[in-house]
Amino acid sequence: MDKKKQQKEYYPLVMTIGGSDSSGGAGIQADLRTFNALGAYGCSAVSAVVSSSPLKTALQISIGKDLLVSQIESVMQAMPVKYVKSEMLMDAESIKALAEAAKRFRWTLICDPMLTDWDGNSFLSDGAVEALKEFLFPAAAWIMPNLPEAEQLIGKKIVGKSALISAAAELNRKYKCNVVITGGKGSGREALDVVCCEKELYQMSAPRLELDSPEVSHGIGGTFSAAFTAALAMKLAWKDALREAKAFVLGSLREAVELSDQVQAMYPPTEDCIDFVKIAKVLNK
Ligand code: PXL
Repeated sequence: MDKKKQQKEYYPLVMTIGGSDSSGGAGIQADLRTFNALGAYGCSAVSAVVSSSPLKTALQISIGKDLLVSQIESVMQAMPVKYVKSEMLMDAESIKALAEAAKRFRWTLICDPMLTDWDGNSFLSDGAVEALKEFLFPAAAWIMPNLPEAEQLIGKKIVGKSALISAAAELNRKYKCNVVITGGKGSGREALDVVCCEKELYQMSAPRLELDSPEVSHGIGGTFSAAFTAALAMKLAWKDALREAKAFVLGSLREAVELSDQVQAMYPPTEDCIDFVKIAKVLNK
């Protein structure tokens, strides 16, 4: 008999740390739906409660650091999660506590740095952006800002592909973590993302879909980072996990569901779109 202790394989487990979005289109509701669709078991620590419809945000309140940490510790006592996604964090205290947890529990943390709500308004209290930059990004394996977030983080407009590439490299240098700037909110025939992983630059693209209304893409960035986190937990290498996540988003937009006369929402797809997603090294900036 092999005397070596066998490492037991458990079911893929992922945690989302973010806000509850009452509309169901974003936040932990969308993350858990995504984990489930991709075959990972999702648990959560709620950082904020947002009352919103897909059309408008009404009220948002931070859960506060203590209850956030208590949720994380309760989960970690029984199920040592390794792959964690974070999104809406409203105050510096919660952000610092999360950065400490990421280090203490040695997470692979995927940080979606949400800086404004769906209506484009800031919900961050004083010092929160600084705390993201100083504590959370350096504790993360990946940060995944969208274009407006990347612009806010580097403090200038990003126009054109070469500026996007330089911005990804700059964020990687500054925060010592891998970076994806998601271009879903930009324009052009391709939805282009720029990746900086271990100082190497890549571009990832898929055809941009014509959307019936902008609300269909509510939760798009969060769904992407959640799908990526689940794919990593399922042992995909990072490049395959990125393609899987982008294909999941593309499929979710293609198979959006109608929920009322006013609302269509992206929804986990039945068809695999992986062949539409290309990733390649950036050869010359
Ligand atoms: O899509 C970003 C997002 C994330 N988390 C919560 C949200 C939203 C946007 O509405 O409400 C809780």
